[in-house]
Amino acid sequence: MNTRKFFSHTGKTMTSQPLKTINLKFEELPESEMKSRASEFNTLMQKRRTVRDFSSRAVSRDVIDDCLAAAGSAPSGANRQPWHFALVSDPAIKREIRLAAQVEEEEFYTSRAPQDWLDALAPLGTDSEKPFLEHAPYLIVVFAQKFELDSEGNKQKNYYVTESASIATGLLIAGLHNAGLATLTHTPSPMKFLNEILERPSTEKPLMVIVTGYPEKGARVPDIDRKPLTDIVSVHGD
Ligand code: IYR
Repeated sequence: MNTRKFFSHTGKTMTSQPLKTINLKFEELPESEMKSRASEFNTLMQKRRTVRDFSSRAVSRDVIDDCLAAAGSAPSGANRQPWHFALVSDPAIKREIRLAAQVEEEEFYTSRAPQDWLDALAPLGTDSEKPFLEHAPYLIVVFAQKFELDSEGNKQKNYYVTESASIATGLLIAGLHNAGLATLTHTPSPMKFLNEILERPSTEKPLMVIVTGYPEKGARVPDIDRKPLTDIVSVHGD
């Protein structure tokens, strides 16, 4: 490929490659439709609740695959797409994950967590028992790839890895909810055991576990509110 070297203002050598472009496919919507879509999406997302009681009822794998593909459409630092989703449905592996997570959680709830953290968690009613890791049909373990190997096997650093993998995870949660599934973001800490159980390389850092499936019949959720728009937005203009 035809490359050209030049010097940036910092004196560093930059390599420029011919920029390959394609036409943007952009579908402009009438304003009335923009408004109704935005409002309907908000209404849909306001119905999302973090669920901790999962049914073991099977979920179509096609639904999960489409949601994973949508998650993989996320923007990422230098388009490195530094994420890996380990999709777990094997009961033996789910059990292994549950048991390992509970060891860490037991430690967290009985000694590691400071009192203010335990107080903050009280309204959620969480504890070290994690039956959902076994009951839910699917666990999606999100790994953030700090490095990847290029075509010659050289270790290549990725950029904005946590931000990128977190955006992808947000899309995944929105997609699963949109498809009619319940989700739970679970963050056992430390999470290194997930690399071992799922045989992922040490260049990948487990970010969180997305538990998904149908809620258990009669599932209840904490009576908690979301901040109003005025509390989460400041307007600079208009
Ligand atoms: N990882 C623990 C504790 C926990 C921490 C936060 I911050 C939460 O929002 C919920 C739980 C657990 O999963 O129980």
